[in-house]
Amino acid sequence: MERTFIAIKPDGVHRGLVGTIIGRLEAKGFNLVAMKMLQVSPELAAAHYAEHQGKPFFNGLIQFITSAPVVAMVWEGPGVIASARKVIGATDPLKAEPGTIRGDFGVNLGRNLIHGSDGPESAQREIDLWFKPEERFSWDPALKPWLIES
Ligand code: D4T
Repeated sequence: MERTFIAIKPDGVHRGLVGTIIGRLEAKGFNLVAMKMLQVSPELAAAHYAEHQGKPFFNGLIQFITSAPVVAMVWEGPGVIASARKVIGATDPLKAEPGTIRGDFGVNLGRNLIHGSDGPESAQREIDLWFKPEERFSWDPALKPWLIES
């Protein structure tokens, strides 16, 4: 079963959207298999956003993601990596469709509320970066037969 890394960024925490965001992913039918709140260190931030090193927005991004706690999670489900990106919406909230998290709750690229892995390799890299193996759980929701045809 596929897994993806999702983080509610400092703006989502400050704006009281943690429950709403988690609720959308739960309601979709995905399974929460790891979760913690943490203050991101500059080192973790730089490792997470390594692909953006050197870009004009990099320093602001690191400053922002380390400015207040984030809620880091791993979600599991069929096709969860691509599907969670759809639930999240386009990177720029002004371009994100209504009905998506960014489309419904955001107005600015630098305050886009949530991160979701963009492919299988980044999902594995990010899950390993943010969560120790013992912080991840494998469990079958009681509703599984009503979510997934066997
Ligand atoms: P994340 O990684 O946060 O889920 O966002 P995306 O995968 O949707 O988008 P991204 O990696 O291209 O950008 C990472 C992060 O940087 C912010 N950003 C991005 C920014 O502040 N200014 C910019 O010009 C861009 C491209 C927003 C998301």
